[in-house]
Amino acid sequence: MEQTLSIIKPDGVSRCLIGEVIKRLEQDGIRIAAMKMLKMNKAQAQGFYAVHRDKPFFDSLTDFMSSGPIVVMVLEGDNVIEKNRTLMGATNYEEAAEGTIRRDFATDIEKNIVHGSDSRQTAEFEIGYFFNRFEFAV
Ligand code: IDP
Ligand code: MG
Repeated sequence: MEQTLSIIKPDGVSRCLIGEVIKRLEQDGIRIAAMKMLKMNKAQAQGFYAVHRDKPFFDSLTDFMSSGPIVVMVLEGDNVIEKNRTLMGATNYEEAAEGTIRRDFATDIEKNIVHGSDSRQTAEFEIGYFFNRFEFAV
C-alpha cells in the first residue's frame, strides 16, 4: 500500500473544482486517507517547493500557491503515486493527455489545478509537511 500527497491548488479551489477532482480520484479507486483546507503563507509555499528554489518560476509559483486556499489530501492505494500522476496529466497542460485533470482544466503551465508527489521519497516529505499522525481518519 502506497501513499501520496495531492493538492487542489488555489486555481482549482477558486474555480469550484474540488468536487470534480475528488470525484475523479475516487472513481479511479483511490482512497482519501486524510484531507483539509488551508491557506499557505509565502514562506510555507517556499518550504514546500524548496526543491525548485533555483528555478526561474520559483517566485511566481510560491506567490500563486500562497494566493488562496488549497485542499491537501493524503491518497492511498496500490501504485497511487503513479495513478495520481496519470490522472493529473503532464505539468504543461498543452502536453497533457486527453481526459486528464490538467488537460481539461489548467489555464497555463503554472496554474494547473493539482499537485501530486512524484516519488515515495517526495511523498514522505510532502505528507509530513502538512499532516501529523492524528489527522488520519483510519
Ligand atoms: P509537477 O507539478 O507536474 O510535478 P514540477 O516540475 O514539479 O511539476 O513543477 C512544480 C509546479 O511549478 C508545476 O506544477 C507548475 O505549477 C509550476 N511550473 C513548472 N514548470 C513551470 C514553468 O516552466 N513555468 C511556470 N511554472 C512552472
Ligand atoms: Mg513536481
